This record gives sequence, structure tokens and C-alpha cells, in this order.
Amino acid sequence: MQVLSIQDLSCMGKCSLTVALPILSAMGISTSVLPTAILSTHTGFPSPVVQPMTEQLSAFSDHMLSVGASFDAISTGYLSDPQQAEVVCACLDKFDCLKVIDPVMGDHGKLYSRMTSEHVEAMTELCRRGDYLLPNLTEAAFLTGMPYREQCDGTYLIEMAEALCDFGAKGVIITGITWDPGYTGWAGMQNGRLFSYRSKRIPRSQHGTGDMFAAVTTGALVLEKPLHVAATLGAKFVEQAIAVTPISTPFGANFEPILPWLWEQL
Ligand code: PXL
Repeated sequence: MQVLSIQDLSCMGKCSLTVALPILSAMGISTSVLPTAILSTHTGFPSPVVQPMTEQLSAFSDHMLSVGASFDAISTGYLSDPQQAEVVCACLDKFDCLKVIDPVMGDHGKLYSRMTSEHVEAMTELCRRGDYLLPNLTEAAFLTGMPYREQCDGTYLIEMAEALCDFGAKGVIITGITWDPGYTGWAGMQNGRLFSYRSKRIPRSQHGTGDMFAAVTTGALVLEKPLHVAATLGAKFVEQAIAVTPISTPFGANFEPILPWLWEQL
């Protein structure tokens, strides 16, 4: 199995490619990368140095094609500027394979630093290319124009998931849902049916866990697991990574000891 992962390379602070590569490798999947930007750290640290790769993305993907690239899936994550969405859309159109989009833009009801309304528009366009969309609740609210609500109920989630499926996706998973206080999880929709997963909340938020969830879920989808099985594996992986990371810092969660468990699940 071959996956192309299109997202940034943050040189310090585990997220994006530095989690997707080891996770997909641990699942036995060969991974090629297209870094959308190279950053000294992710944007959760103050004032990172950012080198966008917007101009190179197209040439890199053309060259890969010219030497025979073929992928079972492409997954996309963080883009450092809205112009990249256009290039990434063109790149998705060049390859006939499964497309999994994690529209990384924000969390806890707010956009990440450097993100703008143009970015939201560009990400919306990118989502129209996805077979599966994996937004968190904040991103889903920005994409659909619905209000962000910390406490979710079924009616709100069905409306949101249907609006996301209307982009043309086969399935969506909305992460970071607070069910009853003390419980967290995801809500998914496929073939018009809402399904969900919840587990006890560990009261520590860790940077990069959305990217870990996306990598595990993408890997499992590529290995032909059904969406609810893939996303449950993603959530269980993240829960364990948070549980073994004693304090919350921007350096990210210690997912490495959980990789052998992941392999055993496949
Ligand atoms: O984990 C999401 C993410 C990915 N990449 C970069 C980020 C963030 C979140 O802040 O800054 C560069």
C-alpha cells in the first residue's frame, strides 16, 4: 500500500508529517510526502520561522508523476497559506485514488494563528475533493458556517455532518465532540446514518493529536477497514498517547510507545 501525505513538516513539536510518517510506517504502509511548508516549530510555539513550499508543490508532484508515482490514497492536512489549496486541488486531480482530507485550521472554537477567512474558503474547496473528511468540531463549524457549540446534541451533529457530506464526501468524522461532561469522542456519518464513539476524557489537551487521529484513520481506511472501525482505532490510539504523556506541552504527545499496539490491531 502506498500513501502520499501532503502537509507541513514542523521541525520541532510533534504534529503533521513527523507523526504521519512513523504511524503509517508502523501500519506497514509506504509513505511519500509533499511538505506544504517547513516550519521551525508548529504554530503553537511563539513566532515560528515558516518556509512555504507553495511554488515547489506543483513541480514536485509533476516530477513524481513523471517517474511513475501511483498511490492507493492521498491524505492532506495543514496548509500554510490559502494559495496552497489550489495547488493541492490540482495535485489531487492528477491521481486517481482515495482522498482523505483533514481540513486543519483550528481548535477549541478558534482558528490557529496565521489562519484567515480566505483560508477557510480555500479549505472548503479542497474538501469538495475528499472521499473522507476528518475535521474537528471547530473546523466543521467554520466549513459549514454553523455555530461552534461545546456541548453537542444529536440534532446539531446530524445537521453538521449532513452539511459536510453535501460537499460530496462518502463519509465524515467530526472529532473533539464533548458528549456528557467527562466524555469525549467523535461523530461520523456515512450513507445518511450518524454513528459515534465516546470515551472518558483525560483532562489534558495535547498538541498534534488530531494529526495522529488522521494518520491512524487514513492508514486503516487504506487497509480497507470500514470508516467506524478506522476512526475507533484512531481514537483509541490517541487516548493511549495522551494517557502516557504526563504533562501537556507544545512538544506533543508520546505516541511512540503505542506504535506496537497499533501494529497488533491490524
Ligand atoms: O496539529 C495541527 C498543526 C499542524 N501543523 C502546524 C500547526 C498545527 C497546529 O497548530 O501549527 C504547522
